[in-house]
Amino acid sequence: MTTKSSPKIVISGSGVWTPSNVITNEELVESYNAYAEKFNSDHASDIAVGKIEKKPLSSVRFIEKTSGIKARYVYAKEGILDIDRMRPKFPERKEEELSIQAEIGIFAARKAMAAAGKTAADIDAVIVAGAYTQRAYPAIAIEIQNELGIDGFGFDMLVACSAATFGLHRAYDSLKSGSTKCVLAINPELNTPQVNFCDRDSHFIFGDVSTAIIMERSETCTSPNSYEILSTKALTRFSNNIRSNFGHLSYVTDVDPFGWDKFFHQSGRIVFEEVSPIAVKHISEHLASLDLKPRDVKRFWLHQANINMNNMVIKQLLGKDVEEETIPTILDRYGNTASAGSIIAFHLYNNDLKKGAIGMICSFGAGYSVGSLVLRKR
Ligand code: CO8
Repeated sequence: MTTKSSPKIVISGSGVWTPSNVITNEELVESYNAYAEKFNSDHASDIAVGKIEKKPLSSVRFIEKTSGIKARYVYAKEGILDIDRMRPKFPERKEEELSIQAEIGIFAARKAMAAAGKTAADIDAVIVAGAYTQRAYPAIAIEIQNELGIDGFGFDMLVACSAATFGLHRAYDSLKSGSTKCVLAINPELNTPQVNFCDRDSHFIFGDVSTAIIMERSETCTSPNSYEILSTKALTRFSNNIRSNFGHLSYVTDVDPFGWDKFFHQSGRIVFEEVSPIAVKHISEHLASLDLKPRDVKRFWLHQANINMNNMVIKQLLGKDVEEETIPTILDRYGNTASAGSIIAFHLYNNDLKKGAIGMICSFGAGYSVGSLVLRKR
């Protein structure tokens, strides 16, 4: 009796679409501070009697030192820097037009398809995974599927910081089981609409981007640059320390649908302290399950939320003296791009790895959630 061996699953292409607008820390802090000073002056009497709190000022030095972020790409710049608006301004599109998130998803998808040498006819599933989708239905994935002319199915999924890795897990499982033959996984991360630009503690964190990955069985792969997926691992632990209460119930609970708690908010220091050890443990255990040690990994494409957090995680895994190329950083110029950060790092920094080299993609953050994939260059 012959048994069928388990199919090998590969990542055969990736793509990143980067918005053309950049906001530096200097620009962001200058406009936030102008807004805060105007707010404090407009509300001087209420502040004096303790009715409302004075808005504290932000600082470029603080942002760079505590987060590692120097600038971020944004879909729309002007409204963010307008102290009478303090949020981006996006054009409203008609129902007959392509939605913004589908459009930026397609920009990245086409690049990933070209890298993998795939056309729409080769793909049979589209997964859109991100921190937010701009509407509940029809799914952005189905809109993209229709626009690209892909048969099969598509669906959207939300897992905040770990949406991209969890989306790749779903792609991997469906390819392994044989329910799909080639999956397009997309992360159209439009984060700036959910940032409270009036809040000093979080106004600097996020940027916009779109990323995409093509995953398929090894026998169909023709890409000159591909990675076998050796294993995937996911973990979640409920926490309120990173939260957004934005949602469809606001209409019926008679609360302000744009109140402070409807935006991204977090206890950043607690998140830092709680998530770092969870990530270290997760990565160690995932590698150990494959009889690998952290030192066997040539490159870690880590979640991009905070440079000090990544340095701490890598120090605990590898000790001191880790070469910069082992843990590439994109956070300095992209900011935190929610789930897309580790995928941007992978896309920009994987070509030079030699055949047989081990790499690891790992996201960690809201949920809490941690998602990882161990890869081997083919
Ligand atoms: N300028 C000057 N001072 C500031 C500023 C500022 N901009 N912001 C805060 N401060 C002050 C604080 O108020 C505080 O003052 P005080 O001591 O008087 O109270 C002081 O600086 C120190 O503040 P913190 O302790 O908060 O500073 P930290 O060193 O902890 O740094 C960080 C803050 C950078 C936020 C840090 O805690 C961090 O990055 N933690 C990790 C958080 C993390 O990884 N979160 C996950 C992010 S979620 C995600 O990735 C996806 C979510 C879904 C997408 C959402 C899209 C919108």
